[in-house]
Amino acid sequence: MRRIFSGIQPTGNLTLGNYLGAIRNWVALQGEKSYECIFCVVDQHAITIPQDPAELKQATREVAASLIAAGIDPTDSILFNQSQVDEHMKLAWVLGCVARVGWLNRMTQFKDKAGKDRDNATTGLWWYPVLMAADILAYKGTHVPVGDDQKQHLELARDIAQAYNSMFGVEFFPLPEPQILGAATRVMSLRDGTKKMSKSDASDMSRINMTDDADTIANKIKKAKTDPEPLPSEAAGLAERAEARNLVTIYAALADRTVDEVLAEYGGQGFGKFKPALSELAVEVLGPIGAELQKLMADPAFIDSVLAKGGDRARALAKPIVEEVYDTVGFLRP
Ligand code: AQP
Repeated sequence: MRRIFSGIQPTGNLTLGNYLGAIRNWVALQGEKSYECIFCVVDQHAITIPQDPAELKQATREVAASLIAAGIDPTDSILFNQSQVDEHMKLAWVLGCVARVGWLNRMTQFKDKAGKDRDNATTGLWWYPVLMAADILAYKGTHVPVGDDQKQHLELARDIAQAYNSMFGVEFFPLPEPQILGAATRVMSLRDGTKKMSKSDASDMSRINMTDDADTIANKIKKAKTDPEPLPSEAAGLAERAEARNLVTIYAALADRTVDEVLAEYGGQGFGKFKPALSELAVEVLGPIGAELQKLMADPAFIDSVLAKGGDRARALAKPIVEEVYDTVGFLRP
């Protein structure tokens, strides 16, 4: 059985980037039935950047509720929050003793998130990719559906799995395959087409949140940065137009069409026509998810029980795998 693992951080409102780059693909893969799916709200990753404890708990529930509202069925897929299953951290220590300092120093996400004041970043932020490798390998995950920004971390997880296997002369861990799916693998900021849309961006106008109402979505798209030219009639015409390309890509992904199909309809038209059409489409897709999310958030005890049950199912899978690792590396077990 192919086993999918993927995670999402409870670091704020989920964005359209998270939805198109990850969540929508998770729902589709769950529907294929040829995978066993494990989806995790990665709260231990979230604290690599300081978080308010009460807000972190609330965000963890909200992310879980968003996943359910978007179509993840917790009686089918396993859905839980990372800190409930100690096996992730137990395995991370062993993998951290396999990974090399130079490998982690090459990670561009660390460089971006740590910024210029690198000495002041937490060591957890630097070590994040080792924990991510453990998240996947604790289940011998074979496939990892992620947005394009996580590609480098996935390559590192493969290197770590391979290094463990060769260090101990075993074929124990599979090398997890990244699945970078759909038309919008990297949704960009609405304010700067060269920057990824991110839930922790200081400007709320840079992103569409999955919880935004119709007026907010329309206002953000109306104010999205663009250029004065009309849309081209072929994708090649977007090459030097980052903001225009981003909006057309979002439209294509939401409508399940190709960029060329979208341009065949809107080529030659200005943003005055295109932006309202994009707003309408975004509201049509996100509106029902937002409404369902509000209903789910009215019953936090239900969300907590879903995560607890998911945690039990996840632990049952991870425990024997991590036990075998501990035996292999030579830890004396009672
Ligand atoms: N802009 C994006 N376009 C496409 N995919 C995206 N993902 C995130 N942003 C985009 C994908 O969503 C999944 C979960 O991401 P995450 O929450 O673990 O962390 P991230 O990648 O660091 O996303 P954010 O929104 O930028 O979070 P913060 O601001 O907290 O760092 C991943 O599969 C990711 O690829």
